[in-house]
Amino acid sequence: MEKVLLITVDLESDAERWPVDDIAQELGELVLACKAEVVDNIISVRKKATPNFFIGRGKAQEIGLISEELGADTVIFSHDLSGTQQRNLEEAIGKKTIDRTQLILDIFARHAKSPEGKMQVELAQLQYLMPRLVGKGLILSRLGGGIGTRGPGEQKLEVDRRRIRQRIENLKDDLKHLTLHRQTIRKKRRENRVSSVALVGYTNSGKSTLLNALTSAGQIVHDALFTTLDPLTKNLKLPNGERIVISDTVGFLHKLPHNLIEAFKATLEEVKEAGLLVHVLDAAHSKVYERHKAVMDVLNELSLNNIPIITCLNKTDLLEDKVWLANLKADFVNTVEISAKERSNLDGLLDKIQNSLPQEMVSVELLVPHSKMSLVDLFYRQGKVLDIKYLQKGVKLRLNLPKPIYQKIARDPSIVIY
Ligand SMILES: Nc1nc2c(ncn2[C@@H]2O[C@H](COP(=O)(O)OP(=O)(O)OP(=O)(O)O)[C@@H](O)[C@H]2O)c(=O)[nH]1
Ligand SMILES: [Mg+2]
Repeated sequence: MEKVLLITVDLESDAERWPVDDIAQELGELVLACKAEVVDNIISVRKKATPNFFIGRGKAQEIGLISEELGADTVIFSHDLSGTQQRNLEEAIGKKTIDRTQLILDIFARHAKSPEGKMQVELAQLQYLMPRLVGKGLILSRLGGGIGTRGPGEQKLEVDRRRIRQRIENLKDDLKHLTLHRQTIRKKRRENRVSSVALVGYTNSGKSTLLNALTSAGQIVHDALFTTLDPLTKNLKLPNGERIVISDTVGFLHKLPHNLIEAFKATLEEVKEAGLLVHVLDAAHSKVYERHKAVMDVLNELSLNNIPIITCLNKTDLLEDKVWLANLKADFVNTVEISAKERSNLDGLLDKIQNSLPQEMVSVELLVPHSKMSLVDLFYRQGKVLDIKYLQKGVKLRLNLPKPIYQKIARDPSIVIY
């Protein structure tokens, strides 16, 4: 198992400074998702980063000695490093040195299963590498891969800038093709007036567990970061009988690397088209407020802040402190408390989804046979009848109907829809 030494830097100049213990803990969890072993996590408080060595040359040399003593193979920094900083640090430390983005890219490379997921990760990796290619590719081999050998690989890195650029273009093209296919499916859904709900949230908050509980989707669930990379969409029936689709998505993270957001935009299209977002929060986590904000920041960055949202307080089975829960309910909008694992209050969540979905009216013209006359009464009560004609075959109506009722009618073969 690869041994890694973590360097958690607490930068006083950081615009969005998280408590250093939280950064350190999260960095440790990210490494666990890579199946590497942490030999130590050194915390270094700095006023601001230096352009050449990030933490200064002296400190870097000190880390070099410690890493030698602890037998570390790799040193990982909690912050992003510029190409220059990375090269200088690696030289001063004498070990492979990578930054947080490279670590996250590595986890994504490990977890990507579908061809689309793999392409998206490769695209993000190459985009990360591009600005770091200096000189005539001298340092290419050293930049290859984060932990282990899951980077683009040394062989691929031997190619020059131009070929990498070409590969980036090809990947973008291929991804566009796959996106088109997905768009066709979504278009069909729109035509059938199926509403869609997307589960979003911090990584490890329980999105896949919830999808499984609601739909027996069989999504892989793990107590690890970034288990799910590929979106999965399943059918779901609401208490009022309306049929909708619900999607699981890639988890978010504090300061999610920009390259990844860019590369995963295609995957996140599913979220973009959703009529409603269910923000799954780990209510039992001490940093639930910070995580809530981190997710909202990513949604903002993706311009998804105008979609109605339910705040789903998950993992309540772990909560003994009722005051904490009451505070969360008061501080967040449109909340519902559940335990996805214990399947508790899923009905409450479904009711909430039903009531929060934009209530869409459908304009239709239809013919109701005499045997179904009671429906006409229902139409008057729940819809808006614009025109009615009594014919020999039945009653012909032009009207607006709430979508769930329309869906029920559409499945009745005795009713003719024009
Ligand atoms: N106690 C408890 N654990 C839960 C609950 N929901 C999920 N978990 C656990 O939380 C961990 C993460 O669950 P996932 O469903 O994989 O989380 P996710 O949000 O899909 O995570 P990523 O795909 O990695 O972003 C797993 O160990 C689950 O068993 C819950 O309601 N209560
Ligand atoms: Mg998941």
